Amino acid sequence: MELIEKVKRHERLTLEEGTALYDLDLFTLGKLADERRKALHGRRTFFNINRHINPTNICKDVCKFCAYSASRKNPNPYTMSHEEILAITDDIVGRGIREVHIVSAHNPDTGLEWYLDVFRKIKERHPQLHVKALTAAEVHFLAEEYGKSYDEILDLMIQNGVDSMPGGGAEIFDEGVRDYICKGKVNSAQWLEIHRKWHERGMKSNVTMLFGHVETRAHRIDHMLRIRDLQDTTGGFNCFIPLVYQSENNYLNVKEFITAHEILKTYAISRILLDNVPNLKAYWVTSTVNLALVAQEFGANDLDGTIERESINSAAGAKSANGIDLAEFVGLIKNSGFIPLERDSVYNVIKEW
Ligand code: V47
Repeated sequence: MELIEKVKRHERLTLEEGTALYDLDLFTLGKLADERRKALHGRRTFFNINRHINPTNICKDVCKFCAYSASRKNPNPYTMSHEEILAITDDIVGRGIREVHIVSAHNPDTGLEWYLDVFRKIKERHPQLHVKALTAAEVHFLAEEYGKSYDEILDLMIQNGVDSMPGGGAEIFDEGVRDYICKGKVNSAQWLEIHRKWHERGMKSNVTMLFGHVETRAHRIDHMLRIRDLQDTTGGFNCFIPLVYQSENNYLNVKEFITAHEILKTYAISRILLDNVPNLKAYWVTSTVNLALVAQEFGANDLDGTIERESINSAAGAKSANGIDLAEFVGLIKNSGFIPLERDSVYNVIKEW
C-alpha cells in the first residue's frame, strides 16, 4: 500500500494522509511507530524523579474540560503561600528529587510577583533543582492581566530562574474545537507564538495535546502538523505528550470514553508524524500505568515520572493524586521488556536502573 511505503521511506505526510493512517490496523501502525522508536531510542525508556506543585486553583478562565479550577463543581479555592511552596522544595531536594513542575490556574488576585518571585526564591535555595514552570496559557494570562508583552514575561521567567516550560494549555489547536472547549484563554496562534519566542531564547519546552473528547481524528492530525511546522523552525520541543481526556467533575459532556485501541493508534501516529520531535511521552496519569507500558510498543519512549502529587488530572478522575512508587515504576518498565533510564529534565541520562 502506497501510504505504508511512504511512511517506510520517511516521507512527510499531509493532513489527509495523516488522517488516513487511522484506517490502518493497530499492529501495522504499531510496527511502523516501533521502527521509528527503535531507531531513535532502542529499548530505552526515559523517566524522571519529579514533583508536581499546583500552587493555586483559582482561575479567571473557564475551560469546560477542567475539573481542577475552583468552581461550582469543585468549591474549594486555595492559594499556597511561597513559604508552603518552599517547604515542599526543601523536602524534595533533601530526598534527591531533581525537577519541580509548577503549574497553576489563572488567578487574578495574587499579583504578578506571586507568580514569579517564587521561582527566584527556589533557585536561591536550590540552584541545582530544575524548575519547569508556567504553561503558555499562564504566560498569556500574566501578559494580559498585567499589561506586559510575551517577551517581557518570558524574560522575567528566565531572570527569575525558570529552566523550561511545560507543554500544557495546547489542548487542540483547531479554532472551532478550541472555542467550544476553552474559549477565552490563550488561542492556538498565541500558544505557538509563545513557544516560538521561548525557543528563540535558546530555551526548551514540551507540547501536549488533549484528546478523546469532542475532537475528530483530523483535528488531532492538524494539531500534530502545526507542531511539526514550528519545530522545523525552532527545534525547541523536547517532547510530545498526548493527554487522554478524563471525564469526571467537569462541564464537557462527553458520554463515551475513548478506547485503548484509539489511544494506542494516536501514540503510534504521533511517533510517525512528529519526525522532528525526539521524545514521545505516554503520560501514565491520563493513560493509566498499564496502557502507558503497552504504549512503549507503539512509539512511546518516555513515561514521565514519579510525580508524588498531582491535582489537575486527578480532579477529573485520574488515579494519580499520590504519584507512583519509584521501585514499582522501575520494576514495571523492566518487566515489560524495556530499559528504564532515569533522565534529567532535558533528557541527559542520569542512571540506568
Ligand atoms: O493543559 C486538564 C490537561 C494539562 C484535563 O510538559 C486534562 O512535561 C485530561 O500539561 N483530562 C496540564 N487532561 C498538564 C500538562 C502536563 C502534564 C505532564 C507533563 C507535562 C510536561 C505537562 O492537563 C492542561 C490540560 O490540557 N487537562 N483537564 C482533563 N479533564
